Amino acid sequence: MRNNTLLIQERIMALIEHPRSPIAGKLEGVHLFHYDGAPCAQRVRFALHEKGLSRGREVKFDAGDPVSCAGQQGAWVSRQVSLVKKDHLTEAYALIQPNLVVPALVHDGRLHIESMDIVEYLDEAFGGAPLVPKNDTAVMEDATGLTRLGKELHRSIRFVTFRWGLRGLARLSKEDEEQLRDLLKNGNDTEQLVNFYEGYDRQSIPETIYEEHLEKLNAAFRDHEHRLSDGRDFLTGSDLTMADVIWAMKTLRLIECGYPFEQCFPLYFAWFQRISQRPSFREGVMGKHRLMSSAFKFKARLENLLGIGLKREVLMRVT
Ligand SMILES: N[C@@H](CCC(=O)N[C@@H](CS)C(=O)NCC(=O)O)C(=O)O
Repeated sequence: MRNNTLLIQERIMALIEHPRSPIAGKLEGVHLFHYDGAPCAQRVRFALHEKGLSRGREVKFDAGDPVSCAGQQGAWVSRQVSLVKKDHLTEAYALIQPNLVVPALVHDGRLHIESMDIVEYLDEAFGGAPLVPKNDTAVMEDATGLTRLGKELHRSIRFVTFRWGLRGLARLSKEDEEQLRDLLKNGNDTEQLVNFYEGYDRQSIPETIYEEHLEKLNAAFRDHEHRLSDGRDFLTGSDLTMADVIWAMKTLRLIECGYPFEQCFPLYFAWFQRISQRPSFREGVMGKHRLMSSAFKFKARLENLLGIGLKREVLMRVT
């Protein structure tokens, strides 16, 4: 019961009642502001496809003309916000997502933020096999706990994948940093972007901080490996839940950075393979991300060969 109340409260916060954006209220059907390579957006795309909605037409993220704003039957309209071109650091996007992160979703004119709250919202709005377990309280609590842990470790993924994956590619220019600070005045910087980028760009984050984040993730994977040792298919039992959704996208990101799951956590790796074979993963998550995903994996393989990649860091700690 307590968990239910908490979930409802959290979700109310994730619905933006009076968006500053002039277009949000005009959007019909489902429109997703997302980026193909962003794990937080991938969770929502996975859920949309699990709910039977496919990827529809591509529209410029801030397009407000009637044709762009129209809905699409049985599909979601894709509004890509490129994190590489820094679309998320524009005034137009700040009007939609005041915290300057993807994803954001509009359903019939109502704006939702926070990826896992959106997943729960879609679960209720579109029915089908539930991602939020409803009938079994123990499974529901377990899935809620694992989801919460996934949210807590969101920053750890950022630290680890920037340090051992993206590296210099992700540094912001001075102008971008100023823009970020300026635009966030209407948001809460819930993701602590300012603090993170300042330290990351100046290379002033101590190595031990990165290592601590990696350790937290390793501990979670040890726990996942242990729970899968009873032969269950998914993290909380025999059914796919929101816990699988949040952890699968973290895992994909880490695999793209060279994390050696197969070697360190074989049961967890097999779980990931099961999820990644689902049509919702292949179409919703990978779809247009496939090429970039392969490029990241290739880069990680090279770095691992040179002994400077994430693989070595993990193997030193896990085995
Ligand atoms: N709690 C938010 C986190 C969103 C988030 O951090 N999104 C990342 C991509 S996974 C982002 O947009 N980052 C922008 C940046 O790092 O500059 C959610 O779950 O929706």
